[in-house]
Amino acid sequence: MAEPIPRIPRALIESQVTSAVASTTAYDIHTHLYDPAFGNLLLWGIDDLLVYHYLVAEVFRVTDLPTETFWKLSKTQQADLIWNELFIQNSPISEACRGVLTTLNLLGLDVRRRDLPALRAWFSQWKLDDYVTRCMELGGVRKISMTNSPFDPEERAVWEQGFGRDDRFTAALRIDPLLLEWPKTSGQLAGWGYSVEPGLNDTTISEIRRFLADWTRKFNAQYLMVSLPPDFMFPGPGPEAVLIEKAILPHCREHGLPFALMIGVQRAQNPSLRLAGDGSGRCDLTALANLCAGALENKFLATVLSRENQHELAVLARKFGNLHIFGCWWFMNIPWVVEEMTRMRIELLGLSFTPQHSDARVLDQLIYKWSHSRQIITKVLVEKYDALAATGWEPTQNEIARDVNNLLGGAFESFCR
Ligand code: HDL
Ligand code: ZN
Repeated sequence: MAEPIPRIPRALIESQVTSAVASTTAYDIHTHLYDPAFGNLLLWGIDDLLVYHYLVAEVFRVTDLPTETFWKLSKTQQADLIWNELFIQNSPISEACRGVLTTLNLLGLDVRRRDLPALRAWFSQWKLDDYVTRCMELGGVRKISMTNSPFDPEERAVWEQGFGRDDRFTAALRIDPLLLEWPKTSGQLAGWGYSVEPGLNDTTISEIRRFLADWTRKFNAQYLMVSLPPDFMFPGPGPEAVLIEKAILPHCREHGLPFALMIGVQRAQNPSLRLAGDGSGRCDLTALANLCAGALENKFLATVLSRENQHELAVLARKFGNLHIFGCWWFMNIPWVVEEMTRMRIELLGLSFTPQHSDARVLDQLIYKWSHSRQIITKVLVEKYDALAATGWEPTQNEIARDVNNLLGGAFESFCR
């Protein structure tokens, strides 16, 4: 009987992985945060944390207040209501509630006092530029991708005025109105000087590409992005399929940019909740398979909103090297699902995916979203490297650090090159 091959101890694996994940800063590849130059568009502080649309959805499960009354309240009054209902009258045990408390705790605030006015006073002392640095430090984030839209009048005005960029914030060109609201959007483009008509004739297609090129350059966009409903089809009967084939994909090839698809969002399922009213639905990933197969020279980023689609998406990524899957998006960003998705993706894809993005809408959320994600990514990686060690393989500290850096944005950056 051969002597058992010695293996490195689990405790060593645990300490190496834990320190690598804790010390490797992440590229947060999809957020709704803004370069501080955008002023009030960059949300931050306790009241913005409390009125986050995830908590708005949860508070309407426990209050009888009519939604139209809620929307007439000031942000402070909305935050007071949410604090009382979800934190005081009920224990803040949901992921979104716990997230607020993780953020406050890691900022060094004593939540035992439950003193909302005192919390407000503490936040009021911060200068935004300093606070951006503090939140990125505590979140372990080195770079933040914004979600940038020429169709947002407030944001557009800042781009047209021009500003000195903070190079920690990169841009992504978001094109939902172009793809999902054509031909209504044709009027907007015509108003901006593009010779487009509602019909997708050659001139219109070429003018849409000029529009995409203008804003890709202005943003220095790192990728194009769209969110799509569960019934998205490609090829398909709608204008979005023609626009993708004739304008988006050629544009992305010409500019060497990935096209990011976020599929499965059922917009305005409950319109009275506004941003909190969007829901989720299972999608047919044949559309994504057709895109990847039909445009092998294009690069695709993808994430989906239904748990039922996650395994199929990971298998699809095994079929197409031009597909890079990312994140536990929105309703997927809860510990139970994040752990299941991360484990499944590592088992199917190794290290060639990006396990998480924050989708942060409020600057301070970087702190909790990455703290919660790092805990889970560490747990799964310890298990996986331990299983490796059981074969006698000895991953070095440098190799583990290399792998973690790839998972936290390095693989995404290589994919985009
Ligand atoms: O479409 C998207 O980018 C989504 O992430 C929505 O913005 C959604 O409201 C959200 O913030 N999810 O986390
Ligand atoms: Zn988002």
